[in-house]
Amino acid sequence: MIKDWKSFLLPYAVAVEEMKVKLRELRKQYLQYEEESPIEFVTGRVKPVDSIKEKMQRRHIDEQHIEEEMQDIAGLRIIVQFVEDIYEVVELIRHREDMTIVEERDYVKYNKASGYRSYHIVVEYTVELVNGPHKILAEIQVRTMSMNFWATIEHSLNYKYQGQVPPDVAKRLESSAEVAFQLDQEMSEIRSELRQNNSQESKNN
Ligand code: 0O2
Ligand code: 0O2
Repeated sequence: MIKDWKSFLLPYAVAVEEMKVKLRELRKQYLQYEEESPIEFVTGRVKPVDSIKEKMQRRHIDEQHIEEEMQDIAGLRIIVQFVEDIYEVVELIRHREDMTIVEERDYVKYNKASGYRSYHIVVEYTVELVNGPHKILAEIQVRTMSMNFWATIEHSLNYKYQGQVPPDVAKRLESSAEVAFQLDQEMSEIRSELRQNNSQESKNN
C-alpha cells in the first residue's frame, strides 16, 4: 500500500514543473528568431490520487507496477495551431537528450472510436532529487486548439454523466470531432495558400 502519496508523487511534480518550463522555453525561442512557433501553449498536471486509484482498478494495475504501467501520472499537453505542427513538435522532442521517447500513439491519423484525436508520446525523464537521480515516465499529449476544444468538452460531459453518455449523444460527439478536424484541415489549407501567395509575390518583386 502506498501510504505516503505526497512522497510518491514528488518526482512527478518536479518533472511536470521542469518540463513545462522547458517546453514553454521552446516557444519563446521560436518567437525570438522566427515569426511563428509550432507551440501555442503548454499545460501540465500531476494526476490526482483519486484518478490514479480509479485507473489502477479499471486497468488492474497493482502498486508494484504502477511506475511502469501508469504512464500519465505526470501529464503534459502541448497545444499547437495546425495539424502539421503536431509532427514538428514530436520531432523536436525526439531529438532532445533530456527526454527519451519510449512509446508513441498517433490518435491523429488513427482517431479513437469516440472521435478523440491527439498525438501521445510517453517519455522517460530524469529528475535530480536530494537523494539522487530518479527516472519517471511522463505522457505528453500534442494536439491542435480544435482537438483540445473537442476533448475538453467531451471529457467534461463524460465526467458529468459518469461515462454514461446516451448513444445518440455519443454519435453527435463523434461527428462533431469530424467537424473539428475539418476545421483543422481548412486552416492548414488557408495557411498553405497564403504562404504560396507570399512566395509568389516575393519572386515577382
Ligand atoms: P499551470 O500549472 O498553471 O501552468 P503559469 O505557469 O500558468 O502560472 P503563465 O505562463 O503566465 O504562468 O500562464 P499562462 O500562459 O497565462 O497560462 C495559464 C494557464 O492557462 C496555463 O496552464 C495555460 O497553459 C492555460 N491555457 C489554457 N488556454 C490557453 C490559451 O488559449 N492560451 C494560453 N496562453 N494559455 C492557455 P494551466 O493548465 O493553468 O497550468
Ligand atoms: P485525464 O488526466 O483526466 O485526461 P486509458 O486506459 O484510456 O485511460 P491509456 O491507454 O493509458 O489510457 O492511454 P491513452 O489512451 O494514450 O491516453 C489516455 C488519456 O488520453 C486520457 O487520460 C485522456 O486525457 C486522453 N483521452 C483518451 N481518449 C479520450 C477520449 O475519448 N476523450 C477525451 N476527452 N480524452 C481522451 P485520462 O485517464 O482520461 O486522464
